[in-house]
Amino acid sequence: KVWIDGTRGLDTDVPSITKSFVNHVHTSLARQAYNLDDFGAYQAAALSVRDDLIINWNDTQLHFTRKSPKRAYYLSLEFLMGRTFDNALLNLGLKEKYNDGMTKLGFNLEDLLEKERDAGLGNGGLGRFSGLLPGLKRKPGIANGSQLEAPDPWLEHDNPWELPRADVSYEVRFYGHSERLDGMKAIWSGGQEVLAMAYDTMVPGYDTKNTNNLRLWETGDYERALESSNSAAAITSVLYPNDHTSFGKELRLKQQYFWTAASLADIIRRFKNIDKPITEFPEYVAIQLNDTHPTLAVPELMRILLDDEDLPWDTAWNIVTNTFFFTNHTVLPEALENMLFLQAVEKKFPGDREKLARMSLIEEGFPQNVRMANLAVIGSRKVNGVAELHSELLKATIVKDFVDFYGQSKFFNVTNGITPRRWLDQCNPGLSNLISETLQIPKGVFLKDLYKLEGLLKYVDNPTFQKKWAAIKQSNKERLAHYVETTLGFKINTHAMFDVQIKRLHEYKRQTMNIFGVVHRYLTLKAMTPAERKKVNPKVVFFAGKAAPGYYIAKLTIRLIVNVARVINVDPDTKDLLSLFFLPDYSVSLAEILIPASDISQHISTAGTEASGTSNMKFCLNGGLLVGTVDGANIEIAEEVGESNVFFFGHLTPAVEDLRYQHMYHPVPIEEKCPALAQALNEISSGTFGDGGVYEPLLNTIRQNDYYLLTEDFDSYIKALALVDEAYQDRTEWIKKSISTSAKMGKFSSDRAIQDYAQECWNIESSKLT
Ligand code: 26Q
Repeated sequence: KVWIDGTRGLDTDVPSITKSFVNHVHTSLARQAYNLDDFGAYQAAALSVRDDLIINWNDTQLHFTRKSPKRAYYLSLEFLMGRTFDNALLNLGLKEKYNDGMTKLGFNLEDLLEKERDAGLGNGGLGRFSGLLPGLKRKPGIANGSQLEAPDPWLEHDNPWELPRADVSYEVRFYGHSERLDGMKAIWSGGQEVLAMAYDTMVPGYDTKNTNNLRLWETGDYERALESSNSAAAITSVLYPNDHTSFGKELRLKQQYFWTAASLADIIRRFKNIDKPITEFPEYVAIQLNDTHPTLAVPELMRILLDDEDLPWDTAWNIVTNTFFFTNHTVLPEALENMLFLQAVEKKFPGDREKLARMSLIEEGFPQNVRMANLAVIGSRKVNGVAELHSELLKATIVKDFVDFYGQSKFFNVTNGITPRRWLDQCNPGLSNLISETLQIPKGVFLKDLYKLEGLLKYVDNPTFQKKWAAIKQSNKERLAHYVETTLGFKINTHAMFDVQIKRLHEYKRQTMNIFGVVHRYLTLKAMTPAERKKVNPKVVFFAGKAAPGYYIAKLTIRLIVNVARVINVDPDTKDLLSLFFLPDYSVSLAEILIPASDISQHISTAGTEASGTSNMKFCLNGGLLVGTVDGANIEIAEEVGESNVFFFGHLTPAVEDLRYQHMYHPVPIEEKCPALAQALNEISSGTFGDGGVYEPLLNTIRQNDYYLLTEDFDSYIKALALVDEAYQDRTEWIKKSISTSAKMGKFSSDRAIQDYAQECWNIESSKLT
């Protein structure tokens, strides 16, 4: 059918869908429909849905061009999107129809969805957060107990969701020199010119025609190297797999500049189309910086305004500081792109350096360093942290001098959120259906207003509802068990408690404490009589996550987990009561299987180190309970669900600094401080889990200065786990906790978080296509 404005609308009834599918098989794939495999069928179905997306996407762009509303741009060096197909079907409301259509053609839609590879252009939480709204990606595997590195397969096949835009490209210059002749604009020439070419991915909104654009940049097919021998292709060929570790590699800096310069050129071009004076730029454009990584956008916009637009410095700076907003995602010093070093010195030698020196953009030293965080703070209108505690810590530490200078109002909090579309409806359709049927509202209502889940509180004591709730958890556990059986070849007791910790491997997240806890539990079981063992709550512990390739201790932790698993999973005395799995190839899609299956999950960072965490929210939304420290968003989760529904343990943030000081100056041997932990470490040292001696560097981080305070928190951790066991024995009470937790997750919808940004920063309202 032809719409009045000339765009083509697609029919979305089942026969039209199958027709479009067959068409794509014949024309786009150049294959025959009769012997098509699942991967081919996935491609054809994806291309057919893409046709719908493209129409909405074009209409959205047209609508925005006509209305020229203020736009918010999210600049990030990571986008961890996961799969697109299922999300597109859900958001377009086409899932059932495609299900019918594929069944008619002899395919199973669920199998086709599984054929899609995750778009994994990110490492962890920060990348996932931008995935809400390129390069060699790494795909770790496990071999011989160690993480393997390999290129990400995402790029190996045609990606139907990404459209190359050969017509959208900009020249980005590196090196060279600039000069300004009397009365003339400044000219930058020489050096290396690299073409940035746009690749667009459609990002459909839920239950709306609005389809946004994720624009990625790749080096184009030409480069003019005048003074440099660096190849342009290298710039976009690596996704830095570090998280929380900054280092001054020239390539990383070139990436940061390449991506931000291309994005800014694009933003300026679009602004120029609306024919407004450049001084009105901040009324039409807001730019959010996802951590310090795209901070070079600040000096780049200055350069454009000063050199290309020939504005005076003050005018230009005024525009810049009304355009940018900065979100900080960590207070860990090593991730702060060269900022904290001098502050540490200042702390040790108070009064030795002036405040001004601390606030400088340049860290003096050999070599000098640019402090990206300072640049991001002074270049932005507002600065936020990602959970209440984190935003407070930020103001008390990293940006303290700037709070004194600018006042409080520049600094605020936006607690992170998660999308209920992916993290409830897509990953746990059974639960989503049960909620809809119980509350007697269509799914669309609570998937757009997560506070509606509070309606479930009325049913907490209803035995029929409890049964249904438990049955869904059980079937999700079976789905995970099936996955483990097909990938690792192990059978799992699905009536055991499922305990999950999935996140980047890092000392501050303390996967080490979890594995030492498992060893402790194993030793305790071994020491029991068979009669005593009968009373024990069986438990299966799951880990998944990646380590940065150069992070030795993190990789050693993976190796330890895998080798402990090898021993305890075959021990006839204990294997029915305790088993352990490290699932390889952690990804968004694997998280979608693990999260709905968890009874309890672990969020056990040293207090004050985890900015927010977002998987904690995902587990709770799916009725899993938390064992955790009083850190990040755990605190706000407990505020919502009530402290009786979370298992908190460990020292609080204000104690951490003192404890570290004591460790430094009054060390107490681990045998005295925490015998239970010492015993677990010694058992590992003794070779019970093989690999004699290799774990010593890891164990010594705890025996020696124990920066992340395992020796301080281990006993209370073990107690918390005992309380978890006890609570799990009373299954009805447990189910009640599970329902009450899920019911109170309204606050943690990403819709609320994005609304907060829209109001506090961008000053934009929704501009809906009708
Ligand atoms: C910096 C310089 C050079 C190379 C890499 C990096 C780098 C890359 C990624 C530094 C940090 C990151 C990622 C940080 C991150 O993922 N932070 C997490 O953000 C989540 C979303 O706000 C929070 O929930 C987590 O608590 C926080 O750890």
